[in-house]
Amino acid sequence: VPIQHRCLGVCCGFLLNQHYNPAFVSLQMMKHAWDNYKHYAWGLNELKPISKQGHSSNLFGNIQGATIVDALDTLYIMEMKEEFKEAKEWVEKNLDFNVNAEISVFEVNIRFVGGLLSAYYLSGEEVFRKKAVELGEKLLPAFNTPTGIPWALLNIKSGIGRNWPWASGGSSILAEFGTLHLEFVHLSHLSGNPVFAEKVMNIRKVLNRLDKPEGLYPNYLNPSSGQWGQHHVSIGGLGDSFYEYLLKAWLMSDKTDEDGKKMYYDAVQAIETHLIRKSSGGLTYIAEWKGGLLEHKMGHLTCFAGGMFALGADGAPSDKTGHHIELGAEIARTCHESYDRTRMKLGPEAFRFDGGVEAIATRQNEKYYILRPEVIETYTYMWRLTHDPKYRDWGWEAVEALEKHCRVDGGYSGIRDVYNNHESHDDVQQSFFLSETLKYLYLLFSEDDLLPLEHWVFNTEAHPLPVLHKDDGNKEENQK
Ligand code: DMJ
Repeated sequence: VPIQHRCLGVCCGFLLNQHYNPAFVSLQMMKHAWDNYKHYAWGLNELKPISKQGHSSNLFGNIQGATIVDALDTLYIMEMKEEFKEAKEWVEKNLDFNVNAEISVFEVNIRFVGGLLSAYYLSGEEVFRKKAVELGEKLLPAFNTPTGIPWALLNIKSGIGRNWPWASGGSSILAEFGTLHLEFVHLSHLSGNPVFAEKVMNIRKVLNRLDKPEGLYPNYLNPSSGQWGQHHVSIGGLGDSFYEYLLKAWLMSDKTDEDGKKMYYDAVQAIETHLIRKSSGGLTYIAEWKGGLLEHKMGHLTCFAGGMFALGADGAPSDKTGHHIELGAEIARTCHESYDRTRMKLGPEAFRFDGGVEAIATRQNEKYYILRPEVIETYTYMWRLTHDPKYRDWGWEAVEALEKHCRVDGGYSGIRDVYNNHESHDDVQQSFFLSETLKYLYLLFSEDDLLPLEHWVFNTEAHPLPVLHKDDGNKEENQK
C-alpha cells in the first residue's frame, strides 16, 4: 500500500479510515510522542505527558537525554530527517558522561550504548561511535568484582559499584549482567580494544562453570562468591533478556558463536520441560519457577519470548524447527488473549493461570500497562517469519487501543488499570515507547527488506546492530 501523506488530526478519526497506511500511522504516533517530548522535556530523560514536564528516572543517575538517545534510530528509520538532525546536534553538544552519577549498568547499556551504536551504524556519523566507546569505557569498572560478574549499579565518576539492596544475598541479576554481550562485542569491534569483548566472554565462562538446577539459570548470582542466590527462574523480569542475548549473540556472530548457540538451545530445552505449561482452556504459557515450585503467572515482559522462539527456530535441531515456530505462535496467541481479555485491549503487567482465571491479572498491582513493547515485538517477529496476516491485525488492534487510551494532548501515557472503564494515566512516556513499541509497530507494517533479520539483530531495547560477518574479523572477538 503506498504511503499516503495526509494530515492526521485527532486520533480516532483517522483510525476509522481504512485508506491510511498503518506504517504511516505509527510514524504519526512517533511524531506526536517526539514533538511533545521536545516541547516540554527537551534534554531531560523522559516526558510526563499529563503534567507536561520532564520526568527523571534514577536508572540513569544524572546522565540526561534518555529519550533522545533511545529515539535516534527510530527517527532515522522513519526518515524523520529534521528530528534526527536536531537529536544529533543535542548529542554532539550536550550528551555528557563526565557526571557524578550512580547509574544502572544494564539500563545505560541497552538504552544509551545500544542507541548510540545503532545511530552510528545507520547514519555513519562518527560522533555516535565516539560517544558509545566513551560510555563503554565508563562502564568498565563495574566488572571489578572477584568473579568479573558486574555490579548492577555503578558510580561512573568514582568507579564504585554495588548491587540492588533488594537482590537476594547481594546478588547481581541474570537479565542485567547477561544483557551486555551484543553491545560490548560491538564496542570492541568499533574501538579495536578487545577489553569489552573479554569482559562479556568471561561472564559466559563463569556461567558455564556453574551447576544449574535442572538445567535452569537462577535469576541471582553473587559476584563475590560466584554462587547462585535464590533459585528463582523467570523468562520475564530478572531473567528475560539473558536468554535473548544467547540466541542473538550467535546470530550476530554470523552463526560462529557455537557456545552461545549451545547455551541458548540447552536453556530452551530446560524451559520447555520445567516452565512451559498449557492451561485447561488451551493457552500455552511460561510459568515462573521458585525452588522447584511453579507460580502460574506470566509477565508482560515474558511475552517477548514468542518472538525469540520463532527467531531461533531456524537454528534448532532439524526436527525441532517447526516446533519452535509453533511455540512462538502459541505464546503470541496467549499474549494477545491477555490484551483481548481487558476492557482497554491493552495487556496487564502480569496475568495468571490459577484460581479459575486464564490470562487475566488478578492482583490490583499487576493491572497496569506502561507502554511496553513485548507483545508487539512478538507480533513483528511472527509476521516476518510466517506472514500470517493475523499478526498485523493484532498489531492494528494495539494501535487502536494506544490511540484511544494512552494518547493524550501532551504525548502518550501509561495506564494504571487496563480493566477499568476510565483511564487513570500514570503520566510517564517511557523512552522505550519511542525506541521499541513504535519501532516494532512501524516494522510490522513495513516491507521485510527494511532492516532484514538476516543482517540485523535488535538489542533488547530494539536498537538494530549489524551481523558481524565472518570476514569482518568477528571470529577473533568470539574467541576472546
Ligand atoms: C525495555 O527497557 C527492554 O525491552 C528491557 O529488556 C525490558 N524492559 C523494557 C521494556 O518493557
